[in-house]
Amino acid sequence: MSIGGSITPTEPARHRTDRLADAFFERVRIRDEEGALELIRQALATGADHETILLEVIALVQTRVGVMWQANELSVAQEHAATHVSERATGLVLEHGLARIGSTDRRGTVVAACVEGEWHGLPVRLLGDVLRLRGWRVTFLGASVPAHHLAVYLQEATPDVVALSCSLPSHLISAHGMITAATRTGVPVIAGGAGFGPDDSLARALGATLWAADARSAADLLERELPLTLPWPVEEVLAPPAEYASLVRRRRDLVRSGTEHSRRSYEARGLRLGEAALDRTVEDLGHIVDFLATALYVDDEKVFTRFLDWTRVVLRTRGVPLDSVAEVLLFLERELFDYPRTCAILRSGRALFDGVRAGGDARGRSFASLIRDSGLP
Ligand code: B12
Repeated sequence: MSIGGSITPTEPARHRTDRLADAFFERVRIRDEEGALELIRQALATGADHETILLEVIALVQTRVGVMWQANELSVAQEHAATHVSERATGLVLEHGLARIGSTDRRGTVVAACVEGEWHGLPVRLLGDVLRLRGWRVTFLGASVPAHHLAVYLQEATPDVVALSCSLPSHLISAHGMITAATRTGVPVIAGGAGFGPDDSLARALGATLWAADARSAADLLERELPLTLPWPVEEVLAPPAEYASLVRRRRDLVRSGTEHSRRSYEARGLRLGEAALDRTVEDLGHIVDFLATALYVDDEKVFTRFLDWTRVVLRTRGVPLDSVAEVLLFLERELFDYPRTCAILRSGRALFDGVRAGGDARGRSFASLIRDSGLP
C-alpha cells in the first residue's frame, strides 16, 4: 500500500506529510485500524521523520477529530476509536525510533503527567515520546495524577524536570496545586497543553518554571534551559482574589437556586423539567460556576468566554436554542451583584449570547445532556 495514493520520491516533504495525515485520517474515519497502522509502518520504512509523524500526522488527526466532533460530524464512539488507533500508531513510531537511537539516557530525566482531573493523556504522551526520541529518559505517569502522589513520587525520583499537561482550562486550579507541589520538592516544572491558553502568561502566573506551546518547542526549550540550578526564576505567584473564595463557598447554593430558577422558568413556559433534566441542570450550573471560578482565580476572563464560545459552537451545530445559557448567566449576575469582577466576567460571557432568540429549549433538556447525548469526546 502506498501513502495516500501515488507518492513520488521527489515530492516535497511537506506534501508527503499532509497526504499521510489525510490518508491516516481517512482510514481512521472509515474504521480501518489496520490500514491506518499500515500507513504509519510504511512511512517509517521509507524514512519519514518520527517527530513529524507524531506531531504533524497523529496530533493533527486528533485535533481534526475534535473539530469534527464539535461540528457534530463524528460520534463519541468514532472519537474513542480514533484515539485508540492514534495511541497504537504512537507506539509504533516510538518503538521504531527507539530501535534506531538505542539509549535514551543521554540528556536527563523527565517525569510527564497530567494534572489532577485531566483525562487527556495522549497529548502529554506525545510530548514524552518526542523527548524520548531526543534522548531523554521519560517516566510517564499518565492521566489525572493527584498532587500529593506527584510530590511523593518526585521526592523519590528527583527528575531534572516535571512536564505537566492541562488540556481543559477548568483544571488550571489543580494545575496550580501540582506546580506548587512539584516546585516545593525542588523540581522545576514545564507546563503545557491547550488548557494553559496560547501563551505563557497563565503558566507563569501559576508558578511554572517553563512553558511551551507544543512538543517540538518544549523539547528545544529543555535542551537549551536544562539543567536549571536553584533558584530558577520563579515569577510572582498569583494570589486568588477574595471573590474567588466567596464564589467557591457559594457554589452549592448557587447551583441549587439556579436549578430552582430554571425549573420555574420552564414551568412559566408551560414546560416541565423532569428528574433527569433537573440532575443535568445541576451539572450544567456546576460547569458554569467552575469555569467562572477558574477565570477569577487566574484573573483572565478569556478562560470563561472561551468556554462559552465553545459551548455556543457545540449547541449551534446541534440546532439547540442558546437562550437557556444566557438566562443562567443573567441569573448568576443578579445573584452575585455585589461581586464586581465576577459580574464583569459574566457580562462578557453574556455578550456572546446577545441576540439569542428567547423561548427556551422546547424539549426541556439541559445543554449538558445535549452535549453528552450527541457524543462529546
Ligand atoms: C481524544 C479526546 C478525548 C479523550 C482523551 C483520551 C486520551 N487518551 O487522551 C477523552 C474521551 C478522555 C476526552 C474526554 C473529554 N473531552 Co476531549 N478531546 C479529545 C480530542 C478529540 C483529542 C485530544 C488529543 O489527543 N489532542 C491532540 C494533542 C496532541 O493536541 P494538544 O492538546 O494540542 O497537545 C499539544 C500541545 O498542547 C502540547 N502539550 C500538551 N501537553 C503538554 C504538556 C507540556 C508540559 C508541554 C510543554 C506541552 C504540551 O504538545 C502537544 C503536542 O504538540 C480533543 C480535540 C483536540 N483539539 O485536542 C478533545 C477535547 C480536548 N475534549 C474536549 C472535552 C470537552 C472533553 C470532555 C469535557 C467531554 C465530557 N463531557 O466528558 C472530557 C473531559 C475529560 C477530562 N476530565 O479530562 C474539548 C475541550 C473543549 C474546551 N472547552 O476546552 C475538545 C477540544 C474537543 C472539542 N473540539 O470540543 N477527550
